[in-house]
Amino acid sequence: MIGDKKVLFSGMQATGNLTLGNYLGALKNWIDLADEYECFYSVVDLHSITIRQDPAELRRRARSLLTLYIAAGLDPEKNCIYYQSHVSGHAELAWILNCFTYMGELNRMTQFKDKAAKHADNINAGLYTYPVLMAADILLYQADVVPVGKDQLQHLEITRDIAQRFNNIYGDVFTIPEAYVGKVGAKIMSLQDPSKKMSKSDENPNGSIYLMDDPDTIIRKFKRAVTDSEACVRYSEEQPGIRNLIDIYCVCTGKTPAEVEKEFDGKGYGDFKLAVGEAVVSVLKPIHSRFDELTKDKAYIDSIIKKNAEKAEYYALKTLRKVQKKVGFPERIR
Ligand code: ATP
Ligand code: LTN
Repeated sequence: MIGDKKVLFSGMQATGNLTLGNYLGALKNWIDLADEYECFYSVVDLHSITIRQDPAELRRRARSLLTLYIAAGLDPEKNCIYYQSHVSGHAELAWILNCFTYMGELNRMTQFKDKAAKHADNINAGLYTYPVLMAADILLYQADVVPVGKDQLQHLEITRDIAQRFNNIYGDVFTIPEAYVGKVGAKIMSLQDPSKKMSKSDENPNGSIYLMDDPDTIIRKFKRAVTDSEACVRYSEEQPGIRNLIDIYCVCTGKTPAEVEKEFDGKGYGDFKLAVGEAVVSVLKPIHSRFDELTKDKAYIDSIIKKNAEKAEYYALKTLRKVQKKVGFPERIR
């Protein structure tokens, strides 16, 4: 707890351009939850280097992601929006937690298996211990709740296991966090292959809607979205393409799948796809203009970066010092 509020932590990697999946599955929930909790939203750049990055590009993307958090509607005066690499406690706690994590546990992580297969030429130890750094992120702020997409639930489970193991040895040091997965939009699928999740790193740009795509591109991508030959807008497992489009439409408009089925009863896929495209455009348009404005105001973004890093550091150090003491590191002499 900070004051009378529970704590929320979440983060995103600054790799690639954010997709509609990232927005609807994660960022939008962050905004909906922001008032209820004391929130920490990190740009997790330490995680990004588990995959080889071009330094200038990583720096540019990290800043653009931080700006996008604000453009999407997170108030940086109320929410702590900061770069993970600016708070050294993340790496320090991760080291300690590494010593409380079993290789057997890490061997079960599906994201590691997927990423190792994708980057067979660079299966580094950081990629392997990625979930431990993620546990450190969350536990450092004593987070109660962690909003993520479904693909991150396994990492939340290992975080809870590590925290519980540590608490069993040393007493109640860490808050045990709960995952928060939004009801709709938890898994937005590729527009070109509805069996695959929409992903920043997809080689086919037509499968993903990027948050920075212009309206014409968005409409065009929806028009080309893979559907089926049923010719009926129905929310069913047998029509994964249409189901995905209904999900997207529902999160953008606040309607339920049943209402959408009714709205498009007797209408063709062309009409439906256009309506989905337009709904997405109207959600993204204000984000685009706010992003453009914020990008021009360098001094303001710089001040947010500084102020929030200091705030994050304050809370991080509180936990870190406690942990260091518990495991037996010598006291600091002042
Ligand atoms: P990459 O392709 O590089 O693995 P990604 O697009 O999967 O990236 P992440 O940075 O791993 O994105 O995820 C950021 C957040 O967005 C996470 O909380 C994740 O669960 C969520 N997310 C990612 N893709 C989707 C999706 N298709 N639908 C819903 N949520 C998603
Ligand atoms: N692994 C997450 C990003 C991430 C995160 C976190 C999310 C790093 N640390 C802590 C929630 C809480 C991802 O790839 N989406």
